[in-house]
Order: sequence, then C-alpha cells, then structure tokens
Amino acid sequence: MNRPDSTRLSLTNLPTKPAVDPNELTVGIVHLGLGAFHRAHQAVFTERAAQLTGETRWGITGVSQRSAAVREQLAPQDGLYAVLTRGTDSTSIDVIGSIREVLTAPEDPDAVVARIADPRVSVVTLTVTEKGYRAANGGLDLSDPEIQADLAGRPPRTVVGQLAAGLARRSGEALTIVSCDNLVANGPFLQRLVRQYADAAGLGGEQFESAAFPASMVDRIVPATTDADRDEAARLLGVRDEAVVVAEPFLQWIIEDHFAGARPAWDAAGAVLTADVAPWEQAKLRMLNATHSMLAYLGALRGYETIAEAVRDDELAAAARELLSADVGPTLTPPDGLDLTAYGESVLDRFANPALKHRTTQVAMDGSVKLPVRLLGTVQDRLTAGAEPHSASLAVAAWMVYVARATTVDDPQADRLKAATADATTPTALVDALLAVDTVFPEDLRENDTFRALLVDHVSTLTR
Ligand code: CS2
Repeated sequence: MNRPDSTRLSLTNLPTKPAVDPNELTVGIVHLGLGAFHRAHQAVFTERAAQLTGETRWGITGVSQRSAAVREQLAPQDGLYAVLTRGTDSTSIDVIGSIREVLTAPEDPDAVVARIADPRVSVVTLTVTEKGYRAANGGLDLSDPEIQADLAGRPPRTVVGQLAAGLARRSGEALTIVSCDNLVANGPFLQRLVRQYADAAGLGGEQFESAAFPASMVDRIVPATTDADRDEAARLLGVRDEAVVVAEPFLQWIIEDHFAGARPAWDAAGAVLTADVAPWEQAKLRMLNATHSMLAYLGALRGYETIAEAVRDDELAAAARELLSADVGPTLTPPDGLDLTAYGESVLDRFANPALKHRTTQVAMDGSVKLPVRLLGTVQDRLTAGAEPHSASLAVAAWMVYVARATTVDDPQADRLKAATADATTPTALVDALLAVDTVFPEDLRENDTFRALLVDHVSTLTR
C-alpha cells in the first residue's frame, strides 16, 4: 500500500486547516476545465460560501479536459491545494478544500457524463477557454473533427458533447450551467451551442428545456504557476503543494440571477447576482481583456517578458490608455456604479503588479479566438459610428506582426495563420493575408477599406 507522503499537502498533512472540513463535503457542482483559473476563482467562492453558511452539499467534481496532470497533482493531496495571493507588496497563502473529486475526461468520459446527469449535482460551471467551445461564426463548428467524432457516437470528449449527453441522461432537478469564460453573452452562447449539438445528435427532452444558462463575468489575473512559485508555497506551508496556483488579490464574479434549481451562496461570498450581466461583461472584455491583449502583443514585440514590464513602458501604457478613452469608452454603457475612467486606471494598476510575472506570451496565445471578443466588436462599433478606430486597429496590427514573427504561435488556428503569413513580405501583404481569415474577421471588417488602411499604417510602423 502507498504510504501518504509526509512532505506533501494532504488531509492528514494540513499546515493550515481549510475553512470547511473537506471530509464533510458532498459533490453538488461539476466544474469543466480544471485549470489554474478555476482553482483561484470559482473554487474559492465556493469554499467561502460553505464557510459562511455551513452548507456541506457544494463540493466540486473538477474535470480536466485534456491531460491527467492536474489529477496527478491533486489526487495525492486529497484534492487540496493552496492559492498563493501576490499583491504588489504582500503575499498570503490559503488552502482550499472545495474540490472533492478529480476526473480526467479523455480517460473516463462516461464518468463525466454520469456526474453531469447525477441528480445531486445542481450546477455545472465551466472555464474551458475561448477555444474550448469549438465555435465558428457564432455557432457550433460542425466541421470540427472532435465535434464530429462525438456526434458519431463515442463517449463525448468535447465540452458541448459532454453537456448534451449529461442533460439527455439526467432526470430530476433542472440543471444550471454557468459559463465562466471570457465570451460575449457566454451563457446564451453556450445554450445555443448545446441546442445545436443536441439537434445534430438527435437528443432532446425536458432537461434541455428546463436547464438554465446564466451569463457570468469572471475576473482575476491568474498567471501560470512556476517552479519558483511551488518552492515559495512549500516554504510558506511547510509541505509541498504540487497544485498551488498564483493569483492577484483582486477577485470578482458577476452572475446573472437565473438558476434552474439550488445554488451555493456565492453571493454571501462576494459574488454579485444581477439581472443583467451584459454591461459588466462588455466593460471587462473591451477594457481589461482588450488592453491585456494589446500590451501582450506590443510588449512581446518590444522584448518584454511580462505584462508588468510592458505596462511600465510609458509608450505602451499611453497606447493602452488611448485605446480605452478614444475607442472603447464611446462604445460602452457603464454598469450602475462603475466609473469607467477609474476602472480603466485600476486595470492598468493591476497589470503593473510586479509580483505576478504574468508572461506576455501567455496572454498572447489563442489570439484568433480572443481578438473577435476583445477588440473586433469595438472596431465594428466605431466604424459604424463613422469614427476611425486607430487604437483598436493598433492592437490588431500588433497581433498580426506577432503572428508573422513568432517562431511558434500558440493558437488553435496556428497552421492556418502561419500558412497565410508565410509569403507576406510587405505590410500590405501581411494585412491582406490575415484580414482574409474568415474565422477571425467577420465579412464587414474583411471588406472595410478604412480598417484595412489603418492596419497597413500600423503594421508599417511596427515593422519599420
Ligand atoms: C488574459 C485573461 O490570458 C488572457 O488572455 O487576458 O486571462 C485575464 O487575465 C483574465 O480575464 C482576468 O480576469
């Protein structure tokens, strides 16, 4: 028998007790996409809610969609891990116990579906990143080979396939499915994809009708964990934690108050439940995520390794401020109580946190699926208003130059992007090659001369 590793965090080796006894929790939530972000966000809200209410029915089954790496980190630790919170000049660490079970979808696809169908589970949350939705042009990408393989009848491996199969097999209380990814109207969007999948698969029934898909806006900067972080966590905890995650102090969750059944008291834990998430979500995507991407591309082109270095470059900070004030601001309706100027400054302050070491290359990845959400809506709105979106175009141009220059592009469409830019030797050729990618740019932008001219100008300057 394996002896518990006394140097490793676990239920029998707890330096600081988690707020709620993890042994008492039963699973009421399935989370798809067990990356660092979930562990630093929804799992923390869930832990706090349990602590405040004493409810024990909201343990989490976390599902890794790809590799077994997270299970290998968490299983020997009884699902426990710590959040290492790095402020500009203070660090703290907290052990979280809300993840009670870890599944690896490719190894155990049937268990994932069974958990979603389990009547004791009331809520599914998701952080599977933009590309995890396997969408194209606003709908499910039925030409995606993984979607096709799911539709052909294997135990589903795609997120949309898992949800549809789970709903089809479910009975009892209606399920609530909360998308926590950085997408426009993420809840209704996911609902559309699940419906499309169900139609294509010939699935349906009461559970599809009664399921709720609230929209939600999530916010916390969570850089990838490094070996240095794991060493620091070991020093602070006195035991090793292979699953530690790093986060900034800031933490926000705005959720549409639209649940089909029971839910954890996330509001008691600081989440905001509201009738309309859209203005929050739009401000966050167009302000925080857009300037993040802009700083990532411009920063990487200038050789900066981290976002904090990039935003401490006065020219790049000025470009980010200009994007906010000139292009994004005029397109937004601020949510009640949010001062957009102050919000913009607070976002740049958070980026400047030198303790986070958030790599520009991490934020730069998956540009083909991030740009449409973060920047292209702003470009479209400004063009419709008869304005020239100089700053938003600069961010898009920086992505183009980054794609052309980077030796490896970490992007679901990397092959297509690299092939398109292979022979583009002039700024005009580069812009035309990438602007023609119809899975990134909608038709109105592909055919807009003003946008094209702005891009050519910026690409010329950036490559000079
Ligand atoms: C970042 C986001 O990696 C990225 O693209 O812009 O992950 C960002 O850190 C979060 O959305 C902050 O809430």
